[in-house]
Amino acid sequence: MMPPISPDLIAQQNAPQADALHDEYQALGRKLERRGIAIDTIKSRVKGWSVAVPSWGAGRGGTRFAKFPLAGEPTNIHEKLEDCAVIQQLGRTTPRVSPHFPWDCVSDYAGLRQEAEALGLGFDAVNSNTFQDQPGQAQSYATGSLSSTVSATRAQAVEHNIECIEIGRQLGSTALTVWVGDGTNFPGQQDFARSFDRYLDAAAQVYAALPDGWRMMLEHKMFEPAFYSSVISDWGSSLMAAQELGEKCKCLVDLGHHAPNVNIEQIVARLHRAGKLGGFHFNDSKYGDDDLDSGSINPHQLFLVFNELAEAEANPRGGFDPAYMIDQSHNVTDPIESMLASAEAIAGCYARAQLVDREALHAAQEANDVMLAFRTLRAAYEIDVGPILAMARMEQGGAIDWLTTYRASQHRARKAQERKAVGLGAGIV
Ligand code: AFD
Ligand code: MN
Ligand code: MN
Repeated sequence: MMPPISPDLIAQQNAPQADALHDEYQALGRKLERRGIAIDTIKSRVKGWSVAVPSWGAGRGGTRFAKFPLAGEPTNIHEKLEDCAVIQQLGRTTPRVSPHFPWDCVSDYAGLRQEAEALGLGFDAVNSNTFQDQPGQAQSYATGSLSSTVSATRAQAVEHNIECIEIGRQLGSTALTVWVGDGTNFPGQQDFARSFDRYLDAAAQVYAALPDGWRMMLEHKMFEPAFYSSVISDWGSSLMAAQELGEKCKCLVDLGHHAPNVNIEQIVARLHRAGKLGGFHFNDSKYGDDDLDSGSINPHQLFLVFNELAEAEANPRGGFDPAYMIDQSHNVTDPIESMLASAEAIAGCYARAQLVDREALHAAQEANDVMLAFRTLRAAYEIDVGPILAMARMEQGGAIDWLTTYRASQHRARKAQERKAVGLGAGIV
């Protein structure tokens, strides 16, 4: 299968920029060397690091008010994979796609896996969907799914999750991410304890169906669609559930799913301490679960999260293997551009966290030298790692300047001719 973007075009676009990049890379290399860091080591680590993109992020998202479709946006998993391949081709940080069911249902999963492989992609965690009803579904999730008071509804939600595992097996995935919209809109609507009991009882049935080597990740979210309470509202509820369900169950941290100003990096450290840090959904937010592009609002917070991850990796306790995924809704941009920008922002924070002088940081912490500890951490954040990321991309066949190259490829304009138009339809993805 031909890659969606011509490698010749990428090389052609890179050529006039290569000298400047080498120059900037060498200058940064000298700066890092003075701090005792070998730039090539950081570059190799960046090359070995990756984050999955969400299939649902390939289409234009929307708000609960409207969705503004983009000419040429994908409308099925095949087209989504094609766009994800563009992201990977140009950025070289996103080799896996996290699918969502039943949105991405097809009749032949072995075929879908081959299709992805031919595009240079694999599959990451599978996501189940019991937060909306599907045509012809026997039970409604309007008042809950895994925590529903109706046993037939709980059974249907369990069955769907087990089906997702089965699909994931065929796709080569090894994780199931469960986010439920279950919760309440009114005080008194449900009993908090009994809802949680019902959730745990149903989730245990899903857990029991996990194959060897798989993990189940619970994604907490404070509010929305339920606006008074949600069943897995915060990392505390998530941790309690994961501990009760068992070893293979971990917590997934979606950066947007917390109250404003919550110290997410500390949550990351706590979950790791408990051996329950399963993975991430990266995005950014200003007010709530805004699903904005990673690093677009608060890049410093993203860096602090990666600093905790670097600490965790250096001190794995029982293990360290978080699943990294993007989860964003691109309402006003071309999703390919947003995911390229996001992947770069996330990889940049990963790289900066590698630059922290940990020995100096730990020594300052032990000595209670507050300013030195702070400055040691901040020094890494202030380094522009752009040349490392660009060099890693170029050496792997990606684009130095992914935005200009993507636009020069005319990918979206070509797809606007080939793909069927999207309806104005539902808002939120
Ligand atoms: C939700 C959650 C969850 C879910 C996604 C679907 O973040 O990850 O799968 O959005 O669009 O808000
Ligand atoms: Mn999420
Ligand atoms: Mn969300």
